[in-house]
Amino acid sequence: MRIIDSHTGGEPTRIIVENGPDLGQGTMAQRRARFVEQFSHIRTTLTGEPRGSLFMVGALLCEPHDPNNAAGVIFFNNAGVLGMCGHGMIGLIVTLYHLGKVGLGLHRVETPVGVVEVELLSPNRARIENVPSYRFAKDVSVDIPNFGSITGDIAWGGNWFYLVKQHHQVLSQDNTLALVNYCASIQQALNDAGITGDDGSAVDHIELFGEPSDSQLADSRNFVLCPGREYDRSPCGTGTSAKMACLYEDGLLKPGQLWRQQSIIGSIFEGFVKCKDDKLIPIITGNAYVTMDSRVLQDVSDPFVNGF
Ligand code: PYC
Repeated sequence: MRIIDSHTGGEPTRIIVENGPDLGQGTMAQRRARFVEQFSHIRTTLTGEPRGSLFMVGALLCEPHDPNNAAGVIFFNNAGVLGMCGHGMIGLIVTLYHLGKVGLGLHRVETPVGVVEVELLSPNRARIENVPSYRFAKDVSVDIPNFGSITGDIAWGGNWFYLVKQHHQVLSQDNTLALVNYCASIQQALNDAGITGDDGSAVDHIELFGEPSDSQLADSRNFVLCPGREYDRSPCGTGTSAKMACLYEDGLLKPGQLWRQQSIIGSIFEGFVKCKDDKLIPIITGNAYVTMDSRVLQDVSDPFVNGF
């Protein structure tokens, strides 16, 4: 397999661009199901040690179901597959440009949760029009062992998020271990309490908010824990979408109004929302850079050939 690595606001994306598993025909949702059933070892090979680590987000580049679209993609990480991935989509389009497969301008990319419109603004900057996003539930309280009761909103931005404003945690890069443990306790408590999204799926992304490092640069800073104890180094495209959906529903963000979301390492996504056919569409802009172009070698005598 040939893989290309990039990072978007510090968060890596490792894309299989050649010789990946053949998932046959069908929608990205159907092909993702086949990937889960038959090719988990590919996922662990790329995102597990020794080639990857907790922080690695993988992606499989696919031929689109609809030939009018530029590509299809399935995102995954150390814990399983993802629905959409905002930082990954920006990394994907920058990678396709690097490969000479797309030019600057508008493209449509299929994901398991819908088609995403991506505009490549320059070789390293892209704007994505995400899937419709919405808040499912406001002020949902849950008891966290050792921390007490906390309250957050449940929103969809291409993945399910629990968004917490009042958490008494320090959002800084040197506190990430404590933040991971805190958010993992929330993930577990939501799961134990049977709190899910409106489709019954786990609310598996936890997002904390605080003040940005500089209010001239950003409106808010976040910390996002993804499934598998991986925290997003970028401001999280789907998490920023979920956040903007909540702000919109609270009357705090108007269509077209700029929202600048800063990540735990200081990188920034710019976003706004628009209304289309009674749906709220988040638009996110960020930068990505290609960092590596390599081939995966697998020695059958290696006891950890498929990662761990
Ligand atoms: O940017 O949407 C995102 C994302 C999801 C998981 C990691 N990054």
